[in-house]
Amino acid sequence: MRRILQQIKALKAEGKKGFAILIDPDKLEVDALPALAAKINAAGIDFVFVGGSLLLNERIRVLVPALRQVLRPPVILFPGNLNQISPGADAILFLSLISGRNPDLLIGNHVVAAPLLKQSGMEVLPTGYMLIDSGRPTSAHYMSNTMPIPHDKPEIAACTAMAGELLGLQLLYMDGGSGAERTISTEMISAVAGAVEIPLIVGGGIRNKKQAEAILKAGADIIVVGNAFEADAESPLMQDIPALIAQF
Ligand code: 1GP
Repeated sequence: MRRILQQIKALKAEGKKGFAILIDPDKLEVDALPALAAKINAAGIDFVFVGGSLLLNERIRVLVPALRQVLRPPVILFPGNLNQISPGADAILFLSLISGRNPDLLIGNHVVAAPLLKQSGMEVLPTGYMLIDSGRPTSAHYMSNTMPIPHDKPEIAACTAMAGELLGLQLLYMDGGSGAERTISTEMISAVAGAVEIPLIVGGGIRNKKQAEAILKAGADIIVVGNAFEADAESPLMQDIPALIAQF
């Protein structure tokens, strides 16, 4: 039973949108969890992604089950590498980096992870991950050793997305990378949204309401905010995005 995938597909089928925040496990102290959980549970957040390009400590193994215990929204792993496959999450974005040509991130790591994921009981969300050039190199670009899709080439993004859908992937995640200088263009988002039927997640560099609104209107089904949430869990954006989403 693919509960979270069904939830995302149902959102899309009804023309509704979703809001995900991204938590970098290195940056969240376990002691800070109760206060943060109260804020997340009170806000209109639909999904909590956990992951990063690097891990500097082992905290993720404690944090993921602890988050799941106290959070209302589902906790979904967004692993930057194999080390981040951590027990206790509701689901995992099983990312194939289809914008790149690094065989380990297209299939190699998946072979290693597959038996563990099968045994874990975690819901697996097969996701085509597309890195988009966002004005400057990000950790994701550097760590993945891949070249992002050029910012001004919506047709390359659309064809990549189509290929991912034809391969049977269930979700697409277009990412400018954490802290992206500029968000993905609305032209590219609408080109991709118009080319595929599977749900589209968009993130990277979203810092204000105007950007969020443009991205949602262009066709993103779920938007992801990491840095802006990390900087201030009570920033106006955390109210603005749920309010925008309620209009769809
Ligand atoms: C990064 O899409 C996420 O993978 C979120 O990006 O941290 O820039 O919001 P930001």
